[in-house]
Amino acid sequence: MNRLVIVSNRVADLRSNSQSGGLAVGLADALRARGGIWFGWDGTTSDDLAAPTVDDIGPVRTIAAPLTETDYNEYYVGFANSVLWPLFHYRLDLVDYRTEFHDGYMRVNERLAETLLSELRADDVIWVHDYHLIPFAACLRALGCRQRIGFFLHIPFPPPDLLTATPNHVALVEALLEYDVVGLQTSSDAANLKRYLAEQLGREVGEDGRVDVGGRSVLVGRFPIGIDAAAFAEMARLPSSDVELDTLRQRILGRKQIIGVDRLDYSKGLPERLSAFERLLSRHPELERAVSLLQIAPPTREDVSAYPTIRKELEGMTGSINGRFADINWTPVRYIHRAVPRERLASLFRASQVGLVTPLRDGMNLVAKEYVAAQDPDDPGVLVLSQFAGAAEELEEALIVNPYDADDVADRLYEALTMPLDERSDRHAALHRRILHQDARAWLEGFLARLDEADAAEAVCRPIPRTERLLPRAAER
Ligand code: ADQ
Repeated sequence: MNRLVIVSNRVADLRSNSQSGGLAVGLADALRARGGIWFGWDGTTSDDLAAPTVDDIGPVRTIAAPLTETDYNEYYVGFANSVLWPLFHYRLDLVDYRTEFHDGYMRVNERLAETLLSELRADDVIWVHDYHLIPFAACLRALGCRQRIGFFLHIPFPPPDLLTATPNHVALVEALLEYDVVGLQTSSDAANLKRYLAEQLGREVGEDGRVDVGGRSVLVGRFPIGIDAAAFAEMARLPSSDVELDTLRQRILGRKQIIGVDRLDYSKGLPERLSAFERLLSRHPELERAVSLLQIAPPTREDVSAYPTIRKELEGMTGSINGRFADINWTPVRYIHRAVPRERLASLFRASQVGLVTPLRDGMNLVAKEYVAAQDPDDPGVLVLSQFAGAAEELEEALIVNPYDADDVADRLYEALTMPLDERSDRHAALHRRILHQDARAWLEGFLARLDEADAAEAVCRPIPRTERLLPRAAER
């Protein structure tokens, strides 16, 4: 089997599996089985770009390179997180497009491709992840690489009308055509990309998702990502003493818990979620002191201006709801702005009667799947899930809501809190079957099988003349 090379924004710490999410563990397992490389940014900034950090762990080599401060600002904070992230999450109002951001994005992709080049073998299979690295294959191809290269987009792919609102959209999508397989989370994401290819680039996409690009075939397909459901369920079964104590207290007081777990991101619909919870309490006074919302939302990307804004908004709303409803021994909203160890998260999911997952837009949303996996099958909780999460395409036995409609979410929350055991069990059994079937392994093997099948155009990595290059080198622009 050919070696696997994974390229992603950050390189997982393969020496401490317990801290990583299921996805990183799944990818690491695939790397161990095939041998290969995990390459990406080391998370630091430095003016000395000379040598990336190389770590050999059995048959796997991790290579992590720093960014300069300018690269960090233009590539990571700028184009990736102030242009592509909001744009791909349908938030044109938050897009902050600047030419230097785009230049930084291209420059870093080119430099990272050059750094990886000397490590590549002619028959490697390369798998690039996510929106930070869309032009990565084009950069490798410009350096002469003809290996099989696949791309998986973890976030949504927007409709063509939205995408065309940003400059460079044609180059961005054309860069996708340098891959052999382009994977998306849902059929609507795949349909959006196919529609763009047809309408904007005049490319015909076959029923089988294949696009002919100058005699080369590019496969555009849906590969819904999953979790290691069995391992997560096992983790949830192990008691975590402080969670057990809290659960006991809630039980004695006859209280139910709704849980939300999200990075503190505007795409996750957190203010809308708090409004819906407030609506639930105002419509059902009998729920006062009988239900609380535990919202865990660790900080992310605080260098992007939209993030401190949402943090302030959330803190203000939490204070206002608690000020309005709280009692001496009841806090309606418990808000934790920190990361929580995965084992503890799993126990908290199991101890919560409702999982509230209401993003305004989400590629998939693994929290929804983790909540289902963590439940006690004999007394399962109910998942309330946004229609705009990619997971809604699969998890149709959840209570599906419109996160913008506080009344709808409040009604479904009430339904979840009062749902009889047999209905909860039926819904949970169906959801559980789905997440076990489409788990992390199925996703990974499904994608790699398609990539392994792709024709390597010419399994060599040779420098090609400058005139043939698809992208002008940074120094030439
Ligand atoms: P994210 O936007 O990060 O991922 P999600 O899919 O929910 O969203 O994954 C978050 C992960 O972080 C989950 O495993 C969750 O348990 C964990 N997590 C969240 N809050 C935590 C906390 N406080 N402490 C510890 N762990 C926490 C992107 C896309 C998604 C897509 C995934 C995978 O935005 O749509 O599902 O990639 O493709």
